[in-house]
Amino acid sequence: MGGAVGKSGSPRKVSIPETKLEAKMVEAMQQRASEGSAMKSFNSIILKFPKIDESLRNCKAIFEQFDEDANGAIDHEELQKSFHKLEITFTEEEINDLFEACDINAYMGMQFNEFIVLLCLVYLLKDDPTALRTKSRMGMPKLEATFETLVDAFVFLDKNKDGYVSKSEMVQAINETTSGERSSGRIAMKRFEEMDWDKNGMVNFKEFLFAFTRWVGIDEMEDEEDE
Ligand SMILES: [Ca+2]
Ligand SMILES: [Ca+2]
Ligand SMILES: [Ca+2]
Repeated sequence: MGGAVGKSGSPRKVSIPETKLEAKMVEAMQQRASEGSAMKSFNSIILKFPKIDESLRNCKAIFEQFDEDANGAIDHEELQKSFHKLEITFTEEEINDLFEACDINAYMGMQFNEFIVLLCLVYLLKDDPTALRTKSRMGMPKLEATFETLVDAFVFLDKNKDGYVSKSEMVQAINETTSGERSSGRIAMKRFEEMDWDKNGMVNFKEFLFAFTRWVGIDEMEDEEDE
């Protein structure tokens, strides 16, 4: 497959990262994209939904462990302690940035779905090329396998490997599978709009992850289990 590899800082339509964290995220994703994706089709992503769903739900135990005061949210201090336990060495600034980036709902602190996104971003950002494919990065191999699947799915969608999924890339990914049925284009649009929160026409990995937690129903579960 001869996908276009726009390596040399191509001057194509590019979305400019708004924060340092986003810049890092995009860079990590571009790096990862250069390794290619094991996904063969959009359907192969869909087929993985149940497994991803199960794995993320199992992550609830980790969440509860970190939520020391059991108030349903992980605050700054709890997060810092957790990172320490997991031997994740991020600076305080990095932790703050992650926290801010993922704390998107009206409730302060990391709720479960936000926490999943945060952990997955940690997984991505921890992909130190010098420690290439060495064992587990966070001491949670099963969960990391799921995160890898999510990264892989994003890489599959990001055809030009610029670290963002554009609308046309989404359409392309879906059309590859369904040989261009009319309805698939509409589905692609709907999916895309669900992902593109800030409506700038580009979806970054964080937006993708939040959309994913909604698709597999992590939000619903939260409502059910809230006391
Ligand atoms: Ca708490
Ligand atoms: Ca929150
Ligand atoms: Ca792209």
